[in-house]
Amino acid sequence: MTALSPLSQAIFDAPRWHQSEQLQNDHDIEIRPIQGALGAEVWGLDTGKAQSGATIFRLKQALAEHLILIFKGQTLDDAQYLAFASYFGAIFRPSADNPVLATQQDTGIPPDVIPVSNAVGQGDYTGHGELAAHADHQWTPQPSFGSLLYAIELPQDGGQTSWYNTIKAYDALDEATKAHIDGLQLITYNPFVRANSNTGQNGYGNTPLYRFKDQPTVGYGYAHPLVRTHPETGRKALWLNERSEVELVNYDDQAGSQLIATLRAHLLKPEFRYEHNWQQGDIVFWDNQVTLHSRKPFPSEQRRLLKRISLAGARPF
Ligand SMILES: O=C(O)CCC(=O)C(=O)O
Ligand SMILES: [Fe+2]
Repeated sequence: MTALSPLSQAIFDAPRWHQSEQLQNDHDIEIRPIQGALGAEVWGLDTGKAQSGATIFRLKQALAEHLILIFKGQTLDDAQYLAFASYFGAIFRPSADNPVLATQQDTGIPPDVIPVSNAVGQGDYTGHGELAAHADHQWTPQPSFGSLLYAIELPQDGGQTSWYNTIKAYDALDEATKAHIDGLQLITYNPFVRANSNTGQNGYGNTPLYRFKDQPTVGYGYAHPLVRTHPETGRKALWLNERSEVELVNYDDQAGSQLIATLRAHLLKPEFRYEHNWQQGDIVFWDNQVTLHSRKPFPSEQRRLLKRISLAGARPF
C-alpha cells in the first residue's frame, strides 16, 4: 500500500466512537459569549477526542453566530489538530498561481499545518512585527472560509491578535452609503505576488493602498463583492482589509481611493474589535468571510509559535 497523506493518516488514526472514553460528551461543553463585538469561549471540549454530530453542529452554529470561537486548554499534535479542523471542511490548498503565506517552492501550496513563529527558519513567515488587519487569502479566487490558530509558545509581552466584526461594521454604515456600496466589486491584489516581484518587498512594504488606473498591476486580481453575504446567516459584511492594494471596478480613481480610505477607517473602530490575550493551549477558530484580524508586535528576542490551519471556502457572493 502507498503511504497515506498526512491528512488521511490523521483521520485514519483519529479516536473512534466506540472508544467511549475518547468520545466527547456534548453535555460537558459550555459556550460562553464574550461581551463585546464578537467571539465566544468554548470550555469543557477536548478537541483531541472524537466529536458527535450534535457537538460539531453546535460549534458550527456558534461560529456563525459569534464569528470566532476560542477553545481553551488544548493539547494536540499536528495530526490531532488536522483531524479536528477537518470536521469543518477541506484544507485550503490554493493553486500555485495564487501564492499565499507559507507557499512552498516545491509543491506550490502551503503545508496543511503552518507554523506562524518568529524563530528563524521555523515558520518565521510573519516575523515579530505588527500585522495589519486582513482576512486570510482574500486576494485569491476562492478565499478560505475560516482559519484556526493554536498557541504553543507565547512571548511575555505583546503579540495579541485582534478580530474585527465586519458584519457590525457594515450594519453601522448609514443607509445612503450601504445603498451606494452594495453593488460594487473590489479587486484585492495579492501581496505575495508583489513580494516576489522586484517592485516591492516583504509583504506590504511600500505597496500602495489603492491602485490608480495609470499604475501597473502586479499579478492577477480577482473581483469580489465589496459587500459579501454570509453563506449560512445571509448577513452582509464589508469585504475589505486594512492594507492591501485594492481597486474598485469601474470606479473613478480619486473617488474610489477616498471611499476605500473612509471605509477602512470605519472598519477599524474599537467597537467592532475583540483583542485576544493568548494563553498557551488556546485555539481560536474564526470565520474569515465576516471578520478581519490583526496582530500587535512583540519583542524579537521572545519566542512565539502558533500553528495555523486554513479551511477552503467558496467564491465570495
Ligand atoms: O500571528 C498572529 O497573531 C496572526 C497571524 C495571522 O494573521 C495568521 O496566521 O493568519
Ligand atoms: Fe492571518
